[in-house]
Amino acid sequence: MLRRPPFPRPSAAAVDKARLLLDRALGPSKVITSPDACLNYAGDESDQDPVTPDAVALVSSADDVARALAAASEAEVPIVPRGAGSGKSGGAVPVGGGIVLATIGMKSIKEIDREELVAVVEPGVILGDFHAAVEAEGLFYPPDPNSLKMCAIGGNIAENAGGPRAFKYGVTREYVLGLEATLMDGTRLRTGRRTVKGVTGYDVTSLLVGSEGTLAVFTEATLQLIPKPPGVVTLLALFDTAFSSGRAVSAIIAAGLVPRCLELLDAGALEAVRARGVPVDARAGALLLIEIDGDAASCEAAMERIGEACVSQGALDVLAAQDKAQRDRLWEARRALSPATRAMARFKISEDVVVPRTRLPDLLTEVGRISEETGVRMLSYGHAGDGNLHVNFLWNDPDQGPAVEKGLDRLFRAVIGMRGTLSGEHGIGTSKAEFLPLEQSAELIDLQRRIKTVFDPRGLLNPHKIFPRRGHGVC
Ligand code: 2HG
Ligand code: ZN
Repeated sequence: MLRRPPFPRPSAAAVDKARLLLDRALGPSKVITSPDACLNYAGDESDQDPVTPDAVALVSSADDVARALAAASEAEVPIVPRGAGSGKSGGAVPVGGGIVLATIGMKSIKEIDREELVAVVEPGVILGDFHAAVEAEGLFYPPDPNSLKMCAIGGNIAENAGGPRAFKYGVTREYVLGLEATLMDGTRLRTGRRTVKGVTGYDVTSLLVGSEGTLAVFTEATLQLIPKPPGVVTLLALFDTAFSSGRAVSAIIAAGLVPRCLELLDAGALEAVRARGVPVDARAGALLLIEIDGDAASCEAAMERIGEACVSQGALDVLAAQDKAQRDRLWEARRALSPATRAMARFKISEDVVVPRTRLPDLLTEVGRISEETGVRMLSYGHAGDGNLHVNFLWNDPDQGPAVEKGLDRLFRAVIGMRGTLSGEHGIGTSKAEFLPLEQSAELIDLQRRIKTVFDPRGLLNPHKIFPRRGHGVC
């Protein structure tokens, strides 16, 4: 892994005090202190080294959350909210030790209102379970990060998660109408609304969505639903190079077509798919996985025009999934790409950079150059319709760490040079914090630090995330 200096941890006296206060506030059955059990809450799905917390609070209500926050405040130890631990940027890793506040036990879907198209959920609800529940009512909740079988809605909100369907439907923020949240000082807030429209006051809900667990702890979310689309068609377009598949993305968008998913896999990602036993035409060096939803007639028309756009950019073949089983197999392979690529090497870093869609071919070319110059194996896949690619660095030899660092720096600078952004859906966390000054001005970073101070004056809630260590900016 990459070498990063550790953050300071609380003193032994502060840890003892925190454990005692937590025990008193929640009862011993909701507090974990044994190092072995705490280890289960040390890491997430990012490249951030796991850090074992000093204690874990297993909260099951908003009152428990307030009590755990009060214990952390009084003992002056960090406290880090955690959903399912599926985050990709270190957001839930307790890098400064202290308490992990696990909200995964808050699993109630409190309400699904078919007339208002609104649902109310607790933060520990697993996204896939929520999809199943709303779809059983003929409704639809579009955000679909690929970890949907295990990720929790609280974490999705904290990271403003996206997923393949974001191309047509947008990301989590678009569906969060309101939040119940608790601040470090115990204040319980209800932000936002339950109505479709509403512009009262500052949009605090939007500020909290994507705040990576640094401002408040969510205890309830009011979510917008939409009617379930009547039909879905899935297409696979094969190309000889990633470059031509990138151009096809632009051709589809320029034709005014809005598939719900427009995913790209380059040659390296195809290798991972093939290694999982999914046969992909040997001629293909890249593919687009495209999904259209709507009524049968509009799907049919869109399918034809998408096919034409792909062929205009040299597609070798465009195939439609014949039935649900075939469709599910394709998506299973796509959704399994993250673990599949992880299995390809001892170390993996997956970035989630975004560039203007027309610059995708340039990004792919740049990735090829970086790989060649650094000697690090790289591959890319992801949400090409949004210009959002997961550029993966894969390596086995720890001595390649500096080359990976160099590659990361080059990648981020190239992306910013294309007027792109560092993160499309995984957040900044610890893994990209040092690079934030490449994208944001010192004034903007300072304003955000001051906002953080308003919510959490002593900096105990999920410290060391998003912002670079002082004096260590990359600029
Ligand atoms: C995906 O799109 C996820 O599969 C994870 O955002 C990406 O781990 C990855 O490379
Ligand atoms: Zn993704």
